Amino acid sequence: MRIMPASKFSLKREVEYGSPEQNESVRRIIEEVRRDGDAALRRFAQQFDGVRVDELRVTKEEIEAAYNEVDEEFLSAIRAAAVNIRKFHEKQMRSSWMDLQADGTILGQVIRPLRRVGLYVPGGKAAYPSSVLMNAIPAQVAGVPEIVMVTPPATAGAVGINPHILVAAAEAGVGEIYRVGGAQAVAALAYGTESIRAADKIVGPGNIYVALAKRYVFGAVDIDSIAGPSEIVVLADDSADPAYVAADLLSQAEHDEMASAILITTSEPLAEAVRAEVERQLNELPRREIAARSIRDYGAILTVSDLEEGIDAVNRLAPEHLEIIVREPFQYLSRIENAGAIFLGPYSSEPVGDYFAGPNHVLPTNGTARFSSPLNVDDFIKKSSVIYYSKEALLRDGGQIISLARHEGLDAHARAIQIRLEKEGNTRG
Ligand code: HSO
Ligand code: ZN
Repeated sequence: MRIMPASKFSLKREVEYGSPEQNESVRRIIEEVRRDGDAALRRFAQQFDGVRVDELRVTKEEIEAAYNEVDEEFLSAIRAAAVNIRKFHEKQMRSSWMDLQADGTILGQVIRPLRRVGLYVPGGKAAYPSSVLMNAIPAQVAGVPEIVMVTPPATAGAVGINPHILVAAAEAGVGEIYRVGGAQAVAALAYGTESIRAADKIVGPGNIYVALAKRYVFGAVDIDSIAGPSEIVVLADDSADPAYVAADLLSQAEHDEMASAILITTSEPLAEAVRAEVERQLNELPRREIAARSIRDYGAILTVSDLEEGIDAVNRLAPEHLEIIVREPFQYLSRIENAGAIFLGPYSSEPVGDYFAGPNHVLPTNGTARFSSPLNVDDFIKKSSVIYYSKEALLRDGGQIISLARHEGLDAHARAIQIRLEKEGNTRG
């Protein structure tokens, strides 16, 4: 792992817009699904997943059978995690409000959940049961009545859906599951087919085709943000245990070759010790090839002269995950401006948050913590404004409304107000 002064480092990251060919094939897939519905979904299952799909919807029996395939330990852990995630997200709930003013005017805001949300779950190695919980539970807490999941019918030749995914979905309150993946699944959720009704929003990670498809259908439906590669920054002083720091960096690095793991430290000895630990621990990892590439291409140890400089570097990087392993971590919290999730102290290792503590692990990647937030209950609600004007208030404000309307050349607007002012026997203003 390279060691360098923080001032010399910049992380090169770009938003992935796909090649023209990829965009074209996504467009074609989506248009075919719009035209041919289920028939197109079956055709693409054959073509891309190499399987014949008769029944698109996963049956109750299959879900029950999945419970027999997972062990007790997994089931109780996923249930405990779900409880924590639910509790945390319940705190995010907002209430509708109405404000009654002295003149009888009532202004307010009502909160309504989205009606139907589609959750994309990738197949293969990136199929994480924890991500099913993280995406579905906030929707459920928001009150979304219909949460549907789509996931590929097969991956790498193996037919069927990972039973751990099915169990996580059932535990998270997902009521409908379909075996369909890729851009075609996104199209089905956006426009509907004979068997899959259209949703109002599509969330969940996927490969480049899924990401491009989400971008393509955005507007017809809402989407979550497009997830980029994962990032962790550890900000540490000489009190940090190098073995812990190295282990945490590697926990992010093993996600993908493009994940980025960065240590920022005030301590030269820690920098050296972490570098050695990363090398040592890497060799023990089953996913060492992925992690090693991530560390080589996107990893770094950055030295700073004090924690102030370290915090400036953190804010510039705007990491998805930030761990602060220093003597008095809470002292620095208020200075952190850009970070998706902030883990404080030596016992808040990132996997605590990835799996269990309760906050969401779907976080802003790629520097987007500058302007966006972890996935949360607000992502699954919408607001409607409420306006009740009393007669008194209209008589008072009518003239000003008319004036604004006339300045925009919108006479019908002005008249809609005027007609009331006249009828109420008052033409003031
Ligand atoms: N660290 C990932 C989430 C995850 N970790 C899922 C394990 N499973 C988000 O950056
Ligand atoms: Zn993780």
